[in-house]
Amino acid sequence: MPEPVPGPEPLSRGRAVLTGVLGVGSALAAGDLVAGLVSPPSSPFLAVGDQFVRLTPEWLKDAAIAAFGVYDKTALLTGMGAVLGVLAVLAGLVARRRPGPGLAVIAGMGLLAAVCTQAAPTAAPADLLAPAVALVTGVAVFAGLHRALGVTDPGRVRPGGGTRGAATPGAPPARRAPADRAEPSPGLRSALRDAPVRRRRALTLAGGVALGSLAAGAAGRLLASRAGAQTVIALPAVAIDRVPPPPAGVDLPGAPSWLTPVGDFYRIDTALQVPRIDPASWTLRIHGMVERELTLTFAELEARPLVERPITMVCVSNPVGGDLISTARFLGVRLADLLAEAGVRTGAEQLLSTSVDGFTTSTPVDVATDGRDALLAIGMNGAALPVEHGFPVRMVVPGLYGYVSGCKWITDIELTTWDAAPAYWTERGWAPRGPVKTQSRIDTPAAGASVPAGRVAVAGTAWALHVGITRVEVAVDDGPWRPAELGADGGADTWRMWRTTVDLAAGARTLRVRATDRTGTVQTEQEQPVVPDGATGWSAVPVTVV
Ligand SMILES: Nc1nc2c(c(=O)[nH]1)N[C@H]1C(S)=C(S)[C@@H](COP(=O)(O)O)O[C@H]1N2
Ligand SMILES: [Mo]
Repeated sequence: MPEPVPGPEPLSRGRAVLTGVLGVGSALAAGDLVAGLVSPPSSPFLAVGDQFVRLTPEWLKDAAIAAFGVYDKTALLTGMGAVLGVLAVLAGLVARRRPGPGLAVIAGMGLLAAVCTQAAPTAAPADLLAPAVALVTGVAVFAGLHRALGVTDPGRVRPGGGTRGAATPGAPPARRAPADRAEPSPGLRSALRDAPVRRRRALTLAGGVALGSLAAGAAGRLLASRAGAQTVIALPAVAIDRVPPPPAGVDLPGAPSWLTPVGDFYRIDTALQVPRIDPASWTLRIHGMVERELTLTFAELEARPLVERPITMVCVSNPVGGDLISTARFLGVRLADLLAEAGVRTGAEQLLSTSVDGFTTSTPVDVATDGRDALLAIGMNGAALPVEHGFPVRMVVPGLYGYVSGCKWITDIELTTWDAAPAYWTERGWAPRGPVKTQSRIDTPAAGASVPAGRVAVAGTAWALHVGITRVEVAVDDGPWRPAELGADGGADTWRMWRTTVDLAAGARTLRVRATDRTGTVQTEQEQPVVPDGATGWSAVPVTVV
């Protein structure tokens, strides 16, 4: 008489979820390990994230900026992690009876990652390896665990008499089918006898997969972060045209450091993974509306006359009182010299710069060639550009917000018209030209601070870039504006520190600041949001005086 086959009992929910989570987790880890070894940008998770950033519709980016101030990567990665977690749980739950549907979910995720690596501007066929290994690992782990956990699942090895039911006091033995017999068959008896051993083995297997995935994922991330360290270069030891060192007194107590240490320099970009460029194979093409197209290698660029200038950079997303502003000594080649060599044709309105990662900026030709120190920078504060800030070459233009001037990892400059091609952020509703608006900020005391009544030191910074600050005033509540002491002038292309003391009586007080530029124009009181061309208004800092 043939052995009655136990019905296709589903995996318990917990085991199904475990199978899905470990299947997806091991796939990600294997993918990251291979990516770390072969090509960091091919990490399946990050490749999907990068493609998401590229495809994000304007309204969603605006919403993200509204919610997080800037296009926040942590928020994006957290959100992606949550979606992935849900998919992993679903992959397990849809496969409680048969592994097929779960395998389909995992394979689909692998294929999506593969497509995303190939959609990247830096795509190479070798980038398919990491998603392929991820897919194979995920499928193998999912199928293997599904089998191992299924065989020992108490729900699956329910013998005819219903041992689970019988073990429960008072519960009658569950008789499901006439074929069920009171005595377990020999096959089921052995399965029952072996069940605890197999169960232990299966759970050990699951634990091993979890630990192995964590180790592989960590190794992959470590390898990817080490890949960047190799791109450090020595700056050329040639005569460099430097401006004199800043006068004593550019720094004031309570104000930010006039020169920002590179590690503290604000960072904004759409890159989930920093592009890694080999300077030996880097080139810059200057073309479009020019008399002579130029293509420069890195060696050719750094062999040209180099200048070093302190320049303050600001992000257009910097709210009033915000800290998306920093200053560095940038070393580079004057952009105007290169443009003169290429011969800009009349009618060219913008420099459309393209980064190796596909990001673009539009810089007005008239601004780039008006005599200011617009640079193709290769160095920052005496060292090569850090990868996060555009290694090997970026553009820096004093007086313009970063989104229209600061192209990092730059490889292409096309001279063209405004109508021909909107740049990355202009396409998303921001203004094509982005002159920095005059602003001032209170750094000390901090907003919401408690300060003792009496004389209180107040300090901060102000900027009117490429124009210069000549006056900063501070007011308490609705009191009169009183001038602050200015730090030494480090150059019109940099911010200027200020400090003063005010008399504060106990209670809730508001400190306000406003700046006046070299043309005599007072910073506008009119409040405007960061979109489309930079925030305005007077910064107000509430303090509690005790
Ligand atoms: N390739 C690339 N370059 C970029 C960006 C970017 O997203 N990608 N962001 C721009 C913006 S909006 C700003 S404010 C500056 C910031 O430069 P930083 O990160 O070196 O401070 O870089 C600009 N250059
Ligand atoms: Mo920006």
